[in-house]
Formats: sequence, structure tokens, C-alpha cells
Amino acid sequence: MILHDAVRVLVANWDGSYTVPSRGLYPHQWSWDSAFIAIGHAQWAPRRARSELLSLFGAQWDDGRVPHIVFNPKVPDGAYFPGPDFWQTRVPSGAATSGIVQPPVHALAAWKTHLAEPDPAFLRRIYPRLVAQQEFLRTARRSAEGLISIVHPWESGMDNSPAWDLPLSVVQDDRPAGFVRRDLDAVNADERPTDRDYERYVALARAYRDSGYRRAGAFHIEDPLFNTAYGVAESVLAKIAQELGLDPEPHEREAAAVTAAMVEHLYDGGLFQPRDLVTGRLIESSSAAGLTPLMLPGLPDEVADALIATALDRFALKDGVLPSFSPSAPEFDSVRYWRGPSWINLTWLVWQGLKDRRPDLAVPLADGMLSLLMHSGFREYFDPFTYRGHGCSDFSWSAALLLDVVTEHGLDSVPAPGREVGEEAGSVGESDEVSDQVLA
Ligand code: 9WN
Repeated sequence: MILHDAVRVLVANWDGSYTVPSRGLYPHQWSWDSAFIAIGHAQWAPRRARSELLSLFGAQWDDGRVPHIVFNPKVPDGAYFPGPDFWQTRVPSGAATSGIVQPPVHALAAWKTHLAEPDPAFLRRIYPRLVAQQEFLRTARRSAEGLISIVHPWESGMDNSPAWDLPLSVVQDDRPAGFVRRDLDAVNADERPTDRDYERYVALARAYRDSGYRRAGAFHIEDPLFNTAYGVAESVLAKIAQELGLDPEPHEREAAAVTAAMVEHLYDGGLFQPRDLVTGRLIESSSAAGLTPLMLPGLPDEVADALIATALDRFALKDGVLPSFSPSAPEFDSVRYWRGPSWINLTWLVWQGLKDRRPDLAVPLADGMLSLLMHSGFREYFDPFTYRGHGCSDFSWSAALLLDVVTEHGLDSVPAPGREVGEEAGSVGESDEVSDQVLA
């Protein structure tokens, strides 16, 4: 049943050529959501996976950037803040978009889509767009250390991480806020960022917009997850290039270079940390983003081993449920967005990094993702101790990645629900066959 439930969520959130993350809270197309969603679609409706990615890249800017939101013109302006009126952009296709980006996990999604149902025509169409996405990051965002920077917490994908508290604390805005948050219509305030955080998000986005989407402002960070996504994208682009009869070597070289730069500049005592380019200092944090470099194929073994030791110790990895921030850190909050709850996409990324290196740890992590979803349904995030769901319901990437995990891992080894989970328990079922026919 749970597989059918996942497909039902994806069908309900499908908008004709892409999938909204959630009908209420996020009623447009989001960039890295679409990548994770495509990975799930690939397992039951590969045509949808291809459409998901091609539709997102249809809103790519001339400079190669892939915007973090593509707005649906049919959705009323005030349904999400900040909307098209705020960003004031239009791409050649006529779409209104935001002007910032998100972690470039799309090459990986395109490759997984191709592996699920080989389609050279799709690869040929998407490859130059993926290359342009990377080229934008190299041109507009590469620092002297050879790393890619982000200019807004929303670009990290882990918007409200405690890692951003320090850099955000210096963001000033003397203009009156003058906006109405729409997120609190859908989700409890104690599960979302504070008003103060929102004021700073808006001030930063406004300043970047007013620079013509060119100049970094008070928030300028080299983030481990973003750089991991960038490096993994280059490794995957090498495979795609090979498949298309093109030269993989430049991509391989770039993947190796960014991996080396990350180890040199962001690695610190068993965890990768963000670097604040305004102060030049590493931010000492306990974010699980610092574990995602496990995905990099060229990560030295001794660094990978140290990351795994940290994951076992500070993140209780062997219990199978990965918190987004270490529970032993004082900022940990088990219910507030990105400050501790477990997220399926972040866990999935770390799972990718463990599958070959440490299958003994990858298996419980897959079980952990499935247990959360079976206990609480397709929520946006989960308390890592009680498994209780938080944020919005029927959240697309939670449903999509379940389909991917089950395809590879099966459902049989998942322990029966045994924890205190509140009233929202989802269904536990036998493995079903999922195919395009489910749509009928
Ligand atoms: C801002 C859509 C997005 C995710 C982000 C998550 C959240 C948006 C928000 O939702 O961010 O982009 O309004 O809070 O942090 O990772 O892509 O699911």
C-alpha cells in the first residue's frame, strides 16, 4: 500500500509537466525538489521524470542559472511569499522565476532517470543544459579557493540550519519588513523559521535582486552540501559525456579539483564545515550537510572513515535515522525546520555516499527512511526520536524518494512500527508492483 500511497501523492501534486513540492505550502516548481522527485518518478513513470527535469531547465536563464523557483502563472500572486512580484524576473520562455539557485543535484537525477529507462535523446537534450548550469556556478560563484559559493540561506536548501545563525546575525535591514508570511497559514510557527529570520531572508534576497542578481551581499558562504552536489554533478556528467560519445575527462578533472579543494578548505576534524567568505573563517557547526561529501567518489578513504566515525558518534547514525543537526549540539531542535528534524532528501544523499563504502550502515539508513514514512506518512520532516511528522503533508520528495529506496532496498527488512508515533501513522504494506498503469 505504501507504494501506491507514494504514487498517489505524486499524481496529486503533478501539474501537467512537473510536480509541486506540496499543494498548500509550495504551490510552484522548486529546483532541487524537482531533481529528487524525478529520481522517484524514474521508478514508475520515467516519462514524467524526463518531463520534470526538462520543464525545470526550460526556465534556465541565459547565463545558465537554474532558478530555485519557477512560478506557475495560474497560481494567485499572494499564494506564496516571496512571489513573482518580489523577484521581478522573466526568462526567455516567459516564465517568472526567482533569481537564486539551489544545490545542483540535477545531473544525478538525469543520470538515474536514464538508467531507469535509457533514452539517449533525453540525455542529448539535457546534457548541454546541465553543463551550462555548472558553468554559471563556475563563472559567477567560484571563489579563490576553487569552491562554489552561495549568497542566500535558501540556496543551501537547508534554509534554517543553525549553521547560518552567525552569518545571518550581521544582516542588517533598515527598511520596514512590509511583507506577509504565507507559510504560517499552512504550518505551525514552532516548526518554521522565526519572523526575525524571515526579515533577514527577505533583506538578503532584496539586496541580491537590487544588484541585478550579480553581487553577493552580507551572506556569502562556501557550503559543503552545495559543493558536494557540484562535484557529484561533474562525476555524473563524465558518465553522461561518455554515454554520448563525448570527452569525459574535463568533468573528471573538475570533480577531482573540487573534491581536493573541499578537503583542503572545508574539512575540519571529522566533519566538513561551511566557510564564511565575509570573515574568511570556517563556521563550527554540527550540520549533517557536513557528512554529504561521502557522496564524492574521489574522497580520500581516511576522510570518509573519519566522517563515518562522526556520523556514528555525533549523529547516532547506527540507529538508522539521521537528524539534520547533531542532537548533542545546543542549537538542536527536533521539530523546527532544518534545525534537527530528519529529512528524507538529506538522508538519501548520505545513503548514496554509504552504499558502496559501508553497506552495513547504508542498510539501517534505508530502513530508517522507510520507518519514518511508514509511521507518519509523507510529511516534510520528522522528529528523529519520536518519528512524529512535521511541516506539510503529502510532500513530494518524501514520496518520490521512497519509491527509489524501495526499488533498491525492498520493504522486507523494515522493522514493524514500534515507537510512540502519535495519531498520524501511515500504512504498512506488502511490496506492490508500481508502474505507469497506476496512473490509469
Ligand atoms: C524556500 C520546497 C522548498 C525546499 C527547501 C526548503 C523549503 C522554501 C521555503 O521548501 O524552502 O525555498 O519557503 O521554506 O527549505 O529545501 O526546496 O520544498
